[in-house]
Amino acid sequence: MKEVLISASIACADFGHLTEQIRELEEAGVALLHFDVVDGRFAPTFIMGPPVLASLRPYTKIPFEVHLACWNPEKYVEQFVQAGADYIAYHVEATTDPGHLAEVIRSAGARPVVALRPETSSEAISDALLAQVDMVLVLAVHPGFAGQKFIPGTVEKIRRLAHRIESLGLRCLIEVDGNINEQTIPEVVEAGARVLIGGTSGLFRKDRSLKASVQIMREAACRGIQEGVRM
Ligand code: S6P
Ligand code: MG
Repeated sequence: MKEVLISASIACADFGHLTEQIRELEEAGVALLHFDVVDGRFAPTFIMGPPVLASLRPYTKIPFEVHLACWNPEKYVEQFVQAGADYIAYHVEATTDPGHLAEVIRSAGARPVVALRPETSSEAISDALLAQVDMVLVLAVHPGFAGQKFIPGTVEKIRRLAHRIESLGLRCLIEVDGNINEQTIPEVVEAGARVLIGGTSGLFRKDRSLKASVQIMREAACRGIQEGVRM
């Protein structure tokens, strides 16, 4: 797929003005809103939960993606679907039966996404699981915190996954999160990422509007696509 989608990491938004920020993101053409949910154990912090999604749901039609940075993510599927989640991302490291969880999420009415911590190899996701999910979420930083440095092995991980997905004839997309900005976007897109999750370094910046950031992220993605075509 040539098109690249921009997703907004709501954990990096201004919580005092969430509805205004979401309106601006909508006007800027953002395709997904990404909500980080942390249980204080999978990563040592807390960010937000179902009431936040439920109160924002009436304000926008942009699909919601929940990133469960939680152990035993199966416990939380139902409540996030009720709160308005369209996609539910769970970590392959955090559950004993990731294939079953993909089925549970689909039967609950959402789309499953499997996530990988930076230290986990792409081989932790089986071919069978790749066939079950809509997307793979590759973390380029450790879960839970904004403002970290991009972990370089991420690019090769994306490339390996993209080759596997293509050789299996599957359609699932690769999304990438963590220090995603105009410097890192060309190489992750060239490697095969098609959903870019913007946080503090690429999207929610003090020096430019959300609309300007989205435009800059898109231009960087075009450079990555052109690189990919040349190779
Ligand atoms: C990390 C989290 C992300 C961050 C975002 C931060 O656990 O899943 O969604 O909020 O990546 O962006 P940045 O540009 O500050 O790294
Ligand atoms: Mg996240």
